[in-house]
Amino acid sequence: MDWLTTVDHKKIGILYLLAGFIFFLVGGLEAILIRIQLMKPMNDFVAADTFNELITMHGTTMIFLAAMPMLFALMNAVIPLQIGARDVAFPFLNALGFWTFFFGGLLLNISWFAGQVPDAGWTSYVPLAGPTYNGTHGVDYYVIGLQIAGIGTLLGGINFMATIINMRAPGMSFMRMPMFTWAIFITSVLIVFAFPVLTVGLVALMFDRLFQANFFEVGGGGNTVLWEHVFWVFGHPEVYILILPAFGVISEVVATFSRKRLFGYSSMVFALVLIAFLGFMVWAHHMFTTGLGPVANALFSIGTMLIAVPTGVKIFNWLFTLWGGSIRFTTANLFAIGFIPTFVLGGVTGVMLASAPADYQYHDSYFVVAHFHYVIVGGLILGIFAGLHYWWPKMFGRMLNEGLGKLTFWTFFIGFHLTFFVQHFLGLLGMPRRVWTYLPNQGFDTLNLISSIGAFLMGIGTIVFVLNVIITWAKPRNAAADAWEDGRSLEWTIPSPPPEYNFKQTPLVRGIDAWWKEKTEGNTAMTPAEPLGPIHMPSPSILPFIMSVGLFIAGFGFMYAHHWLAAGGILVTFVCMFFRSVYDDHGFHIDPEEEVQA
Ligand code: HEM
Ligand SMILES: [Cu+2]
Repeated sequence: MDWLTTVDHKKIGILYLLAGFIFFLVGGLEAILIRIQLMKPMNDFVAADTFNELITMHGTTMIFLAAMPMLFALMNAVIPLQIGARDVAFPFLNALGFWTFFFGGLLLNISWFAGQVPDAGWTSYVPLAGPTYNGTHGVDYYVIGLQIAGIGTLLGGINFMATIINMRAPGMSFMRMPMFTWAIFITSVLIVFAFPVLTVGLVALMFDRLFQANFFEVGGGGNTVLWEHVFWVFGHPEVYILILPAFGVISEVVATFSRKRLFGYSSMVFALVLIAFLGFMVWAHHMFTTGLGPVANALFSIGTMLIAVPTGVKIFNWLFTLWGGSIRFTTANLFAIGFIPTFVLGGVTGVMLASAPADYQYHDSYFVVAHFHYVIVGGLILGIFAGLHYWWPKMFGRMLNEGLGKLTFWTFFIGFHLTFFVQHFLGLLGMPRRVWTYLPNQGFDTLNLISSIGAFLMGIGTIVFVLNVIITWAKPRNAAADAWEDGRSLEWTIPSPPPEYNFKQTPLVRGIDAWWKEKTEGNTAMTPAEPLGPIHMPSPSILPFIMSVGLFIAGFGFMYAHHWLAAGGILVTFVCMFFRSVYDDHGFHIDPEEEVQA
């Protein structure tokens, strides 16, 4: 019950982690089924229709229901602590964001049980996803599930933007913020600009599908390329929404375990901002082959290649941070160091794809699949694993087992490269993506087998991680406040796990790497910025949960044209909003005596 009503950012972080990880396992299972089907030529393990459903749900689940929430887990667990805050700016909204994501994801996955599964790819290109060619309710689950889940993401973005702008401890100017906080700040800005675009596209597609509108229906005067523009104006920034937080994690982990200050701090900040800005300008590199014409193709091509420059700055700064440091190869650091060359490879194939004439060859081949998995799995997922191993003691008060951690790293890392490296060559040999089988003796057989074996290894790595978590659970909560001893930022100054109010007294920040600075000056605690006093806390509330259930019910109502059900669901949500507005909730206080005991 506690967990259904909590508005505490640390608990919401754990909820995000749990839900996101479960969806990660679901998406992983779908990936394994895909790879079993493609293991040998002319396989009939799954039917062609099922295969389309599997790749659609795998991509959609991994991006929206696994990667995004696991990032939100890290943001929630860490950001308020890193900036010396007691919570996020809007704790109630934070809970609402989690529950809308959760019920949106649930709605999407119920499609498996309804027997009508989205099958038009995670990009749901029209006309394939439109009513003419997709008459069942499959794509309705995609359109409505993602709208509900998208509300959660947008709320999170607004919340973290406001939190980072407003809630920093005294002395923490923007140029003293830890890199992870910087990355999340920029990510939040991207979310606030990109997600509404997706919602607009989804609403338009929903109108086409449910109410016979003609936004994308060519027969009624609609335009299919319009969908591609709307989708990628969201979709390309989304890639940066995913990768920038990983950049932030890597910066923290590499600096901590090199026992050195991050090299080129201000250039890292400018690189982040520049990447984010350029990220919005280049969406049409996904559309070179739609016939935009040579001028558009050339400009989008150059724009895309420019992103390599700030990205290169970041890569070199990580390397210079490691250079000459006294490096500790903890599991977290292995993931971070493994990230660097892997992500570089994804970047290099990105530049190759950005060359418009070359893209006519690579387009819709396995080369693309290899490229984006290098970026999202080799970048983002390695980053998330690094972050989880790094902050686990802070989140749960227990250190993960290092031996099992290293086993996770090596199986996952080797499995990853086995799976996806060979796919570059499958693509160059001409194997198209999104085909459910292929003929023998075209040079595809061995490479596909290797790829499938690699996928199993990644699965084993993930299982070892789960085992590690279970074993760690049984151990006492004895992690030290500064669990790695070389912590640099504020989260390492308070107990692991932190008390409900985080900081008894708000700390005073006197420079970059505030905690490291105090330690080098021989201090054993932060200088407080305020006297010890009562702490004001927000009350827990069940409303966010019920509001999301309302939207969930309304989703079904719309989909199956039960208009009373739709109205009822919306009504539940509105009644909750009404109560939230009229009932004046003052929260509660924690007195100094209780704090001293805690
Ligand atoms: C065990 C690991 C994984 C394997 C074996 C795997 C395999 C595949 C395969 C075979 C496809 C179909 C490609 C196509 O023809 O379009 C695919 C698509 C995709 N995967 Fe993965 N994948 C894995 C992990 C991930 C992860 C962790 C993510 C994201 C966080 C991800 C995101 C995607 C996306 C976005 C698509 C595109 C789907 C589409 O084109 O509709 N994958 N994956
Ligand atoms: Cu892109």
